[in-house]
Amino acid sequence: MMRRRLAAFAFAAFLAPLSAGQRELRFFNWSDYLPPAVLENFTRETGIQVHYATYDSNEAMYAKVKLLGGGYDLVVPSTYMIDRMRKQGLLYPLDRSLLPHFGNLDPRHLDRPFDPGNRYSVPYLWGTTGIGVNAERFDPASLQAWADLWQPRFRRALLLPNDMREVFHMAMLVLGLPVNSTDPAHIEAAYRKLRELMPNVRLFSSDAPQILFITGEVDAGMIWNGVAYLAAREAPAIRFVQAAEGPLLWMDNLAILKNAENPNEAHALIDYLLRPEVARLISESVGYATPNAAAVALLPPAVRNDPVIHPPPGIIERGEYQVDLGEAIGLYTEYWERLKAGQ
Ligand code: N2P
Repeated sequence: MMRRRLAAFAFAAFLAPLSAGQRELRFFNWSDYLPPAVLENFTRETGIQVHYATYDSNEAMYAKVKLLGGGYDLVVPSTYMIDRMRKQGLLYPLDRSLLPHFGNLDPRHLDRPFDPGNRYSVPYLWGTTGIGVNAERFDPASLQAWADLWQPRFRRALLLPNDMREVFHMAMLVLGLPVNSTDPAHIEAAYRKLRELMPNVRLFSSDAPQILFITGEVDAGMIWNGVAYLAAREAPAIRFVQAAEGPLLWMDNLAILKNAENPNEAHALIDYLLRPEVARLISESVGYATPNAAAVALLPPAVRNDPVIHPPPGIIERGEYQVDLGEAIGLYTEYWERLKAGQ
């Protein structure tokens, strides 16, 4: 009798994972931000299936998360968006005991004001936004400052990211204003300045913009350093210039959504991404810097010393992160819509 009950129990235990269904998670990440092999290896090792989707701006991600409610488990917002989402109660407090590889992170990237104590977020990749230029069309030596983009020789030649915060950040740098200003007079001044730039703007795009540079659709513009890295691999004439007024500095961070259906699986993936060899592979493949000190140590010297990925000393200190702007975001959005509508 005893034996039969045990056998029945063992059978039930064996069936349980099957009847409970496949372990899975839904990961919503920036486009061109992860080599596919990483998720394949994760699934092979853990049996956790990853449903992967991508976005090209914080605002697109945020809108979808708000709209869908429970659609995703794991997202990768930038600094200011982590701040906003945690204040709005949209993020899940992390369980550090499920993240044994957290200690690989460089403390310089931790405990920042957008998420004190990293209660909700784990740095994923960081980088700079600089000037991209096709050296076959324009001499990079003649394009060293953001302010140069206003010159008439760039008429209809420029690419700007489809990213309100990035574009206004750049305009504030040109005007010498605080890059995170919430002063309506500053925001209006930035809008007026950007309106003068519009004749030079060929298009706004943040989805695989390297292709636009490689095909010659655009000759110059604002560019994320990893995009410049990917573009230069195909077309060495594409150069990355750190603008004289200073770089835009950013960091994107893994965060689990408050109403995630698979928080344990999401923690498992975060921890997997924190493994030194995994973080090294990601950084090398996408051309952005990893905040993972153990991974940086594994990078081949050619990548570790590439100034596009790892800015020379002095550059980072001059850059600032975007912070949450609170109510002022409404005014930015209004001017952004007008700008894109040509008003
Ligand atoms: C690359 C995404 C870069 C993110 N497609 C910039 N915050």
